[in-house]
Amino acid sequence: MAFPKDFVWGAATASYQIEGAANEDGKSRSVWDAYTEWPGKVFNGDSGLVACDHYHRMPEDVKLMKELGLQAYRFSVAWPRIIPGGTGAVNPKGLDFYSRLVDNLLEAGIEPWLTLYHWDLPEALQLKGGWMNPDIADAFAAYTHAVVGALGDRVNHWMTFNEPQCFLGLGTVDGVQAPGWKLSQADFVKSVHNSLVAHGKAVDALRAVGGNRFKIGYVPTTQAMVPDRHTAENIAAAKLAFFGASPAKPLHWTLTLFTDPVFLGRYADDLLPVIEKDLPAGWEGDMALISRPLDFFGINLYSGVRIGVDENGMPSRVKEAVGQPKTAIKWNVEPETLRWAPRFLYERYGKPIVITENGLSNTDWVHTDGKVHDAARIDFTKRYLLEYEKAAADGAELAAYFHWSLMDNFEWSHGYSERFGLVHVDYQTQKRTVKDSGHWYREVIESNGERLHRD
Ligand code: IFM
Repeated sequence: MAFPKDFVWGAATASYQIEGAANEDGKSRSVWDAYTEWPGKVFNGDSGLVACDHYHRMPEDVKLMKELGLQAYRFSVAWPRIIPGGTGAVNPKGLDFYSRLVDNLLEAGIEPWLTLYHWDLPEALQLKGGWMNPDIADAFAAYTHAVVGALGDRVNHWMTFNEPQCFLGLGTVDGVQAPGWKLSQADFVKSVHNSLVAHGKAVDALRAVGGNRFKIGYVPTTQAMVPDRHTAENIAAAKLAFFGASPAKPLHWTLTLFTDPVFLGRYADDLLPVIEKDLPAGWEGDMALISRPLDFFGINLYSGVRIGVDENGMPSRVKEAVGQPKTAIKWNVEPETLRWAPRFLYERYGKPIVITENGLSNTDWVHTDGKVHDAARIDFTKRYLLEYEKAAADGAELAAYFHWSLMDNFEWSHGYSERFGLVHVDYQTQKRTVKDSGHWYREVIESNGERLHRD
């Protein structure tokens, strides 16, 4: 079965990872501006101060997107550009940048898909407790109101949060991303609940402007659990491992903590006993707001592990094969990730699936012929997309695919050491070079995936 006729092909980025211009046109500091100043936290002391200088090169970058044949572009808005104080006055220059970006995209025939929050919280809000402070929900709603007021006439696709597991889990439990905190479970659970309330309030602010014209989604990430063999027993085990809570799984990597409230209006039965004591008083009253109807399930998928069954019939992780293929960042290459995760998510939540991110880091450089020959990226993406196509045959409704990333960029605590782009960026000169994968992806888009079935 092929990709649906109206399937959308795109690529994704995020504000802090590409924009640079960290202190320009009224933008304030974000938690990432602060975190990157913390010695030893980020590879090589790298930061997003300049990044890909996209803030100044945006028209040139939109031309590149057109050259790649993108039908849609997923980007995020930097909250500290729009409301530098976190709350209060709106900065017209910040809105103007995104308004020009949207106009350039539409002129190029590319549909803008806007993420409201991809981790760059205004530092002013972190100093008031960040996601631990319940007031953040109203602040996020006011920020959403400002963005949708300026762009809602031209942007139809919206996402509230990108990967809450990372900005809350890696950022405030493990302390390996901004803000670098290590909260107790009690504070973490309250932060998650506050973020869910913020999501609900943002959805209301969006619907008030765009009603059903808007297509709105929420974007977690997860590692896929892939059945080792395609037997009913293995498939059931993989599904249980994918959604189930377990003492072996850190709370912030339990997918349903984030997704059941948003899509089902409740905390999962196997999770509630673990977190109930830590939820804020009156949490039940928030569930209707948190679970406002959404239009799609956005999911960022990169790697997976294989699941079999143990002697008690319980899910068990299959030992990694010797020589298991890995990407440069050492994540498993597991193409079936894009078949089983979308299928399981569709079965549980019943929403059209959008792969909001998928891709790999690779050791790319410009070759002597001036081109970037990234055969591994083509092979990886081809294998993954062929499996994604199978999810459609399994019955899942697939709406879109966004490659991560449009261009090489700042990879958080790895600095600039990991390259994920379809376009190579020389950080010394800011020269962009479309990689072989970018040319190949154009053919995939033009053929609505049929190119995947040829060499
Ligand atoms: O670069 C990140 C992105 O910001 C969030 N998802 C995963 C990508 C690769 O690590």
